[in-house]
Amino acid sequence: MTLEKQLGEAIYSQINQLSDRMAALQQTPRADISPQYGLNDLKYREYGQHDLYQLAEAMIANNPPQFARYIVWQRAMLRGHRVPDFFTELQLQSEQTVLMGAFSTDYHSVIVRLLQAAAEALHETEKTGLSSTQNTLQSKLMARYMETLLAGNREEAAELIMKAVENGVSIRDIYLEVFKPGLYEVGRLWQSGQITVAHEHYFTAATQLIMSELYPRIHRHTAQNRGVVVAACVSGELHEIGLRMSADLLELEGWQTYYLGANTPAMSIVDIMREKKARLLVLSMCLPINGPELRALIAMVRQQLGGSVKIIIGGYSISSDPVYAASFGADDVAVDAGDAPAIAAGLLGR
Ligand code: B12
Repeated sequence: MTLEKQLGEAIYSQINQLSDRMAALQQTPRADISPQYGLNDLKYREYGQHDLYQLAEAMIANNPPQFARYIVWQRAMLRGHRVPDFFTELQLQSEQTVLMGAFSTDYHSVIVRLLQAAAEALHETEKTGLSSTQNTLQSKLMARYMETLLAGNREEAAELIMKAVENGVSIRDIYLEVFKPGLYEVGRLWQSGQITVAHEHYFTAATQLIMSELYPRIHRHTAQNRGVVVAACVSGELHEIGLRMSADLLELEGWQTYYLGANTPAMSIVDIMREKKARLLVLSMCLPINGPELRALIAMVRQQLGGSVKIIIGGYSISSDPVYAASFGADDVAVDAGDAPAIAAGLLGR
């Protein structure tokens, strides 16, 4: 096992103590001004934990740029919420002090290398760290969809989509060229402080509602039977729309989908795979904080169900980083929900 991997796992085994120590180091010098930025002991601990998870995942995957990208993202998010940059810098410093104090000198060069790469990324780039929204075939429809939902008109947005489908726009295009870029843009608006969590929740809930309205068209379409596929997000993972798109697009291509949605305990996934005699498992993970769960789940499926079960993974952090994606040992990785049917057919020869 590499030093990086050992250290990543050691961080996990002490994550609460480490984030407590980081919070203490950050709270004390900034006690006077922290409250005006909404920062308190709880927030410092929460940010510290996210940070340590991201660092541990980057170490386990031996992928320093992954952590640097996270730090640049975090600074952009905090800027969006009017927290000054000193917070991110202080967080990196306290992380280094705590980790050097907790682990033997064998690991110090690894710690310094990853944290320095992140600090340099902050200095080198004034890039926003915000995800961009691409122009797509359906970008006009996407712009109208966004405008309508951000104005709070759910019914109108549903009508817009239903009409587009009646006029021949495919469900695949609605998913991948309207809903997906729309949701990414909502994420960017939230991150940059231009909309609130309530706006994002409303947009997300309305999109899920409209997906449900579209579902009978998917179900009706299905004539073939390519076999059963179980679709789930790992335990702790709440971002489920990408998974749902994958399941629906597989269903459109003749797979019988058993869709479990967000936050599914590992053992129940294994049990249902057995019960349904499923040979394909599709999993989604958005946030690296859920990486340990995904790794443990894949190991459990391999051990309990053997190699004939094929596993495809996808999700925001996985789809955007091939090095990280490869660290989980799945049979294949999907960048986009639209890739799922071809990958599944390739893996199972159907
Ligand atoms: C909606 C949303 C939420 C909702 C999710 C609700 C739900 N029921 O799904 C809620 C409110 C729960 C949420 C919470 C959080 N969120 Co959020 N969220 C989003 C948002 C706006 C949209 C997510 C989405 O549906 N995207 C659309 C789908 C279609 O895209 P996708 O997931 O990438 O899926 C595509 C591919 O990845 C692929 N795919 C995905 N899974 C699979 C699986 C298979 C098998 C296959 C084949 C393909 C595949 O296919 C899809 C289509 O191409 C994103 C913005 C974004 N960029 O996505 C932020 C975002 C993901 N969230 C973010 C954050 C930070 C959080 C929180 C930590 C915020 C907080 N402080 O509380 C929490 C974490 C909660 C948790 N414990 O999981 C950040 C993550 C940043 C990062 N660097 O890690 C983002 C990127 C926002 C941003 N721009 O900063 N969030």
